[in-house]
Amino acid sequence: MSFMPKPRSGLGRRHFLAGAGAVGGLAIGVAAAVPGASAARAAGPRPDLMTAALGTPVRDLPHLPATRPAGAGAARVARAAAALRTLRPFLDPLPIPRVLCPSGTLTLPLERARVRLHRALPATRLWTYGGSHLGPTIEVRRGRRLRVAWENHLEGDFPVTAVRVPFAYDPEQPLMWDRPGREGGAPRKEVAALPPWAVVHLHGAVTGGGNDGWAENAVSPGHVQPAEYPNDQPAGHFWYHDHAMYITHLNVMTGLGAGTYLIRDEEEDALDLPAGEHEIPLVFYDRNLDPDESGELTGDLLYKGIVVADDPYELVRPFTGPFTLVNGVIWPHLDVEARWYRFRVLNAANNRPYRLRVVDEEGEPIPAGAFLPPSPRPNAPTCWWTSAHCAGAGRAWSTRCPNRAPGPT
Ligand SMILES: [Cu+2]
Repeated sequence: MSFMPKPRSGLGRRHFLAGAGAVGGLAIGVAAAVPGASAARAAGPRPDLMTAALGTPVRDLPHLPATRPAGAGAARVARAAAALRTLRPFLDPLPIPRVLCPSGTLTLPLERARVRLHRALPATRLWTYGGSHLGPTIEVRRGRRLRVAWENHLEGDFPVTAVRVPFAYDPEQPLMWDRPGREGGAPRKEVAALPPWAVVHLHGAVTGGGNDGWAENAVSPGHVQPAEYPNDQPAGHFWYHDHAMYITHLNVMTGLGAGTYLIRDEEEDALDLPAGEHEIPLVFYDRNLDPDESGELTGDLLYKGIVVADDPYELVRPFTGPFTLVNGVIWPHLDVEARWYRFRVLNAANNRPYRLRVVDEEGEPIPAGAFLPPSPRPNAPTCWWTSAHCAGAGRAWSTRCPNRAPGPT
């Protein structure tokens, strides 16, 4: 069975489906959840849902308690599964973060914001870099030093509810981590009481130790983290994210998960790749959402930790969630021209790997070789993919013409 929803009638050749599937057998184009009508029609045992996000069939995991929830628990699980299907994919446009090209210095505030993750959701409380779910893109030239003042203006309650619940298995429903809801777990008081402290790390950058955003360098509200980046390394795709000791996995959920940082140089310039509005970051991560008592999604973020063992010590499965976001929006779409684009892809999920594939408007894979290089320039890239695996913190770039006609148009 495929969970790939057929494109709506409004989606045609000029719409490129910017989505992804989790590794592990689910069709591409949408997250490892069950959005869309095709999933809603499914009934009976769901062997296609039996694959864990890490790619391990559940039946191969040890000591699985195959317990069906009873009574109120069963109703709660059914409501969660129904809530999962209420968000239609590909309705919202892909947000493109603003681009900052600072000369020497830059100030970026860490601040609260309320942002819609999907048009059918209420606004979500977030902590952000500069007010948007995905931080602004920072562009610099190789060898030009940049000093960034990361100012902590955060305040208020931790914007993510965290619960920890034991694993239970219902073959009729999506796996626990692939459905919204707390599963009856009480909010973790120690997470709710976290003060808004953070520290920013620039992933992949060659920096001095004092500027690297080490995990112990906590920056509390009202304070500034000064960082100096030499940018003395080849052109590349980097990203900044929270790095706070012990709580990075929680802080990134608040909205401090990612922003793009690009170093450019003359070697890259010579490639003459698509640029400006035709060079687009695609930053993936998965999240979970909290429903209310009636099963309606509230827009609030949920960190559901699944306890898979408690003896001799508690073992909590790394987070994965049912909703895949691209650039901070759940299952967006991107309207494109029939021309070449450069996509800068980053998997910024805590744990979930993705398998990315290019599909046509019928959801069918586009065969290898369908894309021709944008020009016969000697330096033109010789590698562009129609499918790729992207694990945690993995980055990739691709030039792509979303038109099956041979040759550039
Ligand atoms: Cu990193």
